[in-house]
Amino acid sequence: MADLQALAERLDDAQRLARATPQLEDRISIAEAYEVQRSLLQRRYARGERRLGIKMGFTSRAKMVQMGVSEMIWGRLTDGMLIEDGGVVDFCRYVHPRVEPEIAFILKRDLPGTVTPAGAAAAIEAIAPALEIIDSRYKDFKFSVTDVVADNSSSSSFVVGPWSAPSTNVSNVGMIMSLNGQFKQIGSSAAILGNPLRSLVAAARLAAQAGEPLLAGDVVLAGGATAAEALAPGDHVRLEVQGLGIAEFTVSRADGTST
Ligand code: OOG
Ligand code: MG
Repeated sequence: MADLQALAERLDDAQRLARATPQLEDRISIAEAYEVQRSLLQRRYARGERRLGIKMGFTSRAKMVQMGVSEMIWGRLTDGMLIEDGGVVDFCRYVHPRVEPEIAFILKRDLPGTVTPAGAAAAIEAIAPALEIIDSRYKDFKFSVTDVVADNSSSSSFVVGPWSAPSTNVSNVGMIMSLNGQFKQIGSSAAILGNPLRSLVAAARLAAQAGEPLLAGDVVLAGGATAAEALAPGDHVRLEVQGLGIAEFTVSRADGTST
């Protein structure tokens, strides 16, 4: 039987040292992969990080096709992953970072496991454009579904833009992600399960099933609406979401500066 604690330790070290690790050679079940993820996060909490919410993965066709995984997954977000809007991220912190356009929700109420889209909508405090920086700890950014789940679903960092009223309709709004002033990914929020609200419904269910239901104040990332783009030192990334505004950040240059 696989030593799940040891796998968590290995993935935690790979993240902290920004060094790729081979794909898991042990065959583990999806439940065991989530158990590794839970232990991995226990290690981060023990170092002082605080739980902030969850991120959904593979909620769009574009993401499933890019990574060859067709199952919806989720991961945990901590305050240590949050980057200030307009901020600078340090390229050296990552193994091979990528960025993808997302929608973020923040909750004003707890969300129990089974909710309708209307119930989920009623629990939203605000909605924002978001950029997720994913960074697989595995060699060549290649993984099976159990590999990626154990690796906290490639969670690495995220930027949240300005918050808008919960009544803002984000069922089908344009999303444009640019790198260094060039359009790289153009899509619609409808690519996320037909409506990002469905991702919030799924998040509530999956988090509750794991015994960690969504709480008031939690942030939920709905999942990438398009394929992700590789990041390089010095890149400036900007996401504009129709009706929600802009989220952006800069990657440090190789020498650690941002200009
Ligand atoms: C896994 C994480 C997927 C999303 O938004 O679909 C994800 C990966 O692509 O490395 O964050
Ligand atoms: Mg994502």
